[in-house]
Amino acid sequence: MKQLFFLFALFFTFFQIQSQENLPTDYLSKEFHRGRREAFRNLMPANSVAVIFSYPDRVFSKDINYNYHQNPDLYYLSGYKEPDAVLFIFKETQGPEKYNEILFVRERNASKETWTGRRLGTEGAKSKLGFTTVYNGKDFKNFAIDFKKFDKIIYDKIPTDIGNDKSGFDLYGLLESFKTKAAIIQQNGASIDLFTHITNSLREIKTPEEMELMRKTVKLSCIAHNEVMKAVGPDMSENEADGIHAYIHRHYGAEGEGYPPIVGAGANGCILHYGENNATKIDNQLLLMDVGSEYHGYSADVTRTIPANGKFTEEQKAIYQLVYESQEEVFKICKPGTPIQDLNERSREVIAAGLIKLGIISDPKDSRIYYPHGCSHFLGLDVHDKGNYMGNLKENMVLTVEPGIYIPANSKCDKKWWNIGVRIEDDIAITKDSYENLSAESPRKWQDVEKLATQKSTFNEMKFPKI
Ligand SMILES: [Mn+2]
Repeated sequence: MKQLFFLFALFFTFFQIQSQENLPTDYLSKEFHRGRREAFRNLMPANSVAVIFSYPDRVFSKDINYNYHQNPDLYYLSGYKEPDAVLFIFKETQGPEKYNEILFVRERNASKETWTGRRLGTEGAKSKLGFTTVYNGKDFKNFAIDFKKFDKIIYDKIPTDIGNDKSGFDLYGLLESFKTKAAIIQQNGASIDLFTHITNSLREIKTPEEMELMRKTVKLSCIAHNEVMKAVGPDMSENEADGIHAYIHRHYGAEGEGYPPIVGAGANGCILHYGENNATKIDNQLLLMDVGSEYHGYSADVTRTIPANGKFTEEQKAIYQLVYESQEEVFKICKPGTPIQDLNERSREVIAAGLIKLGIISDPKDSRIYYPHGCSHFLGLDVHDKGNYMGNLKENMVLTVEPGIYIPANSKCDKKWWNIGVRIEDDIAITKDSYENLSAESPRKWQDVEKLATQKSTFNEMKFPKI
């Protein structure tokens, strides 16, 4: 009998280890999130409390929601990925229980979990996320917390367009309780500015753990871009090219994409945030693909522009080369100490001079017509990540370098340039005295793009039934 029990115990232990092993092991650790809360607390003024809410659930169709995406600030500070939650960080230790943070989470509920998925609950938040003071959301309304005693309540913009399930403890209920308790009649700009300042200064510098995830998300996005470069042809649809990216991201363990993919051929490539991706044939046009995976919360942001038939025309090549040169010039100043705004200015100078040389514009100011966006943004948990855009580059920042030129039909230039849209976007990490291009694995030189396009992809071999 004892032996049998032992065998059972062995079986269950084995089973448990097996199922644990099937989970990804490279998520941020609870020590990382705890460390970020500590860093946040260090930047808080004396006698203050910070309040960070989850993002709302959003309706996709009637009673179906979009896949939930957590507020990156809350994820950064807690690791909690479910809706209807709020985190409090106190500058000083509170109460006889001596806590300096409280997390309110969704209550476990067997029947709801059968329908909408597993919940961590209070126990899970303690064991998996390392919190010691955790309550269910329904306990917040009557939780004894006297906001009047704090000199500052630090919080982000409170969303107003959210659903109310009338339970009193969904996000709507939590926000109402907070507003009542903290006597917030009107959102306080100074409190929001302070919250933004603290989260900007933390999140603009990546820790080694974050840098590892950044490398991974960018690397697998490059693999996807390279595969599409090989697979694409004039008969492919934009959406199918988009689908190859998506498949490869998931193949390498990414949850999905960090933003809606932009896959636009010809005229569609001239629409900056084109998202329909619905042209059924790419044809012999340039295909602009701005696609990046989201891997364990961290977004890549890579753009490549390729000729669908494998060869750039002379005009396409001239525009492409100008965007490439602009990017190269910006790379030269990517090092600690350079004002971030200089990246925008440098890229614009090069593009303006080049467009004048090609006879497309005559006044440098008109470069804005064909290059209407900035060159760089921070990258991380948000694709347009938090950080101080008026500051200087610092070691361990991760940013994009993404000049582009877009010449829609009917532009006031020779029509040989019409419907050429080119963006080249790379993700760089600032090092001690220079930068590292994290997306160097995907070719940028036009010669290298054409060379890769001659190769065949596994996706070209796939056969499906005709319908
Ligand atoms: Mn970008």
